[in-house]
Amino acid sequence: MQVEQTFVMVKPDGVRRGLIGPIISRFEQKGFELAAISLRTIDRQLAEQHYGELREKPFFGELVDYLTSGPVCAMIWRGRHAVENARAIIGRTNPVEAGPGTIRGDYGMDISGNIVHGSDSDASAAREIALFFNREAASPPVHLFGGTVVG
Ligand code: DAT
Ligand code: MG
Repeated sequence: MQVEQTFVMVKPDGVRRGLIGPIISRFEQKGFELAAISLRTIDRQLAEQHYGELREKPFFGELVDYLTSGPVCAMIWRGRHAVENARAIIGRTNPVEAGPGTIRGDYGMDISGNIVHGSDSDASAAREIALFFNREAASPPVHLFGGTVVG
């Protein structure tokens, strides 16, 4: 069976507020396995590609400003129904509507700073993993921990 995986990114406000740890804990506690992790500041081109489908939205410029305002923590998480389970623990797009117990519900106040991204489909996950990680990391089973590649 193909390994199910999704792309998750702690956005710059989440990193600034020290929420990488709590967010990783939630994914681990849910039952996910961390497959790859990368902390980096992304350029506008990558941010624009990542959110390419929103290019025509009035908030697109602000969204790109926000995503490039500091380091992000990009991750690949593996597990059953990875996309759906990640979206469930992340919560609804607008933190105002996200339920308590979800990441956005517990840590966010406004849609302009909703802490974390999770892929919305298997196709999006594959596209986003390819954008943020190299070819080796994108094709399971490869584990990147402490610079050691096992796979
Ligand atoms: P999600 O991140 O839940 O997949 P999305 O893909 O529709 O939501 O939008 C991507 C990001 O764009 C979202 O996390 C926050 C921002 N965004 C969406 N709708 C917005 C709006 N109406 N005003 C401002 N930012 C918005
Ligand atoms: Mg989305």
